[in-house]
Amino acid sequence: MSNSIILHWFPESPFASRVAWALNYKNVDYKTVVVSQIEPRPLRRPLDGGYRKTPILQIDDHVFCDTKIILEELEKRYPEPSFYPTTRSGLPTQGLCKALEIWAANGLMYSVMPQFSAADIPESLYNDRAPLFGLSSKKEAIADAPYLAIEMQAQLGIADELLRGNSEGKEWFLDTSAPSLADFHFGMCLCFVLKFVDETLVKKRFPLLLDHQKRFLEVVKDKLGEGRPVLSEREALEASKSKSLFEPIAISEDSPLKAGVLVSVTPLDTGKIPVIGTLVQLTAQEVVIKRMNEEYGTDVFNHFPLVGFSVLPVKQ
Ligand SMILES: N[C@@H](CCC(=O)N[C@@H](CS)C(=O)NCC(=O)O)C(=O)O
Repeated sequence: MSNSIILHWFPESPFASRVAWALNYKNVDYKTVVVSQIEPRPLRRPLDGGYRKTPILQIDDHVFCDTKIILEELEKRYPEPSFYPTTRSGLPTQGLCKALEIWAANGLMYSVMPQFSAADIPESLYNDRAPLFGLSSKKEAIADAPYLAIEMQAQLGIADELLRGNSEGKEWFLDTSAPSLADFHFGMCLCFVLKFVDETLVKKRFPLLLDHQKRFLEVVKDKLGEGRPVLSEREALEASKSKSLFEPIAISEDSPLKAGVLVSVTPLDTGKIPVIGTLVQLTAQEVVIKRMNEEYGTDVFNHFPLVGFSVLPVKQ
């Protein structure tokens, strides 16, 4: 069992940066594979089964799709330092972090998208992503951006209020003595904002968020994969032939889905492409399917979170 940990990403991806920070924070040794920023990605397909988003994390023959499940797996395998320190007053933070992720990664992140300086985005990237988000033509997007900034500022205002907490502001979002996952979520959002929005706006309107970002990036050693071995996509396919020890948890008797049935797992937000495989495990928060690819001789387990995905039987 080699347990090589491989982050498939492109460094411009804020979601993938969050995973790189998480790996750094937990002092995990990992390798990277740089994938194309746009489709097609034929050599990733045997690993992701059609799931088109970035990042994915590969651990031998297990491929974790979506950051939520990646972060949960890292917490399981590397419990220290925890992503869920208690608050200074002793309250647990796990539920709060998970609930905040749903807002940060959707409401807040999506409010930043129209701020892309669309004029600077290559045509091929714009055309790849625009239909996924129901975005208008590039010309309209450029014209609407200044008006849509109002919504983004309202969303950032909520993050600011959360961090403020008291008159001096808190060091970490949930008033913990070390960062919790909530800080990673807002770190990802702010990184995105700073990339696409003039920093002066953030400095003027949300100085606490900016200070938090600086503090956070120091703690997570923001080197974004620098110095990590880089594998080719073919090498990653080879690495998937190492088998991890895996004993699936039995599926509850009252589940409508039984082990061994063919299911489709599909994101509920964007990139709604079903990944089809044999159901292996279904817990309260996670689904695991197994898929074979004869052409490349791979046989992998794909893990998805249940939040944000549908799992349906495939009619045969
Ligand atoms: N829910 C996913 C979202 C990841 C995501 O949207 N990644 C972007 C790159 S930053 C992507 O792959 N976009 C292309 C697409 O939406 O298909 C996660 O948490 O990992």
